[in-house]
Amino acid sequence: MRRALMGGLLLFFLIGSGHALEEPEGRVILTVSGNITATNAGNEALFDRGMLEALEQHTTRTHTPWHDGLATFTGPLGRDVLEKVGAQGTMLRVTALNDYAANVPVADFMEYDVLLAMTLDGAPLRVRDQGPLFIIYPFDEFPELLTEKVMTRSVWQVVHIDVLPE
Ligand SMILES: Nc1nc2c(c(=O)[nH]1)N[C@H]1C(S)=C(S)[C@@H](COP(=O)(O)O)O[C@H]1N2
Ligand SMILES: [Mo]
Repeated sequence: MRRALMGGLLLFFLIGSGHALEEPEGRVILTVSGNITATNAGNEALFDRGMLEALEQHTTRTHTPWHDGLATFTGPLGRDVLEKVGAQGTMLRVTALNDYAANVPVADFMEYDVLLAMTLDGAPLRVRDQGPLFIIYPFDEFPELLTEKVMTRSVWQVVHIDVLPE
């Protein structure tokens, strides 16, 4: 009886409250808001560096319009961050430290391995290197991405991703 009650409670927490997101311990570098199911501060999902590093890290080697020569980036995939927060939607509003903002289709993150890059050539991206987070498309692998449209979506100094309502 007691066990059944406990099981029921556990089920309630697993299903009823969506999946929980751990709380950040360090400085928050990314806030995700909008149409998401996993939150840790009101309706928002806050990430410190460690939480983003805990996601599977991917590597993209590519030239970009903003770097000299071949650059190596690492960080989580955009789609893994969206999955982590249970994002439901087709469009993201991505805002940078300098209040630059761009609409980024969720489809880009599904069709391509787009990084929320955290390191460049092995070193953390600092704000002065256009970090701490830089949306990096795999330009070399998919040259069709090298358009003005995609360049406007290549937001650097990303601090906020809002998952827009449908
Ligand atoms: N944080 C931030 N990211 C940004 C921008 C910006 O002003 N701030 N400009 C965008 C635009 S409009 C383009 S075309 C590309 C290239 O900008 P650049 O020509 O200034 O290098 O970066 C994009 N990412
Ligand atoms: Mo632009």
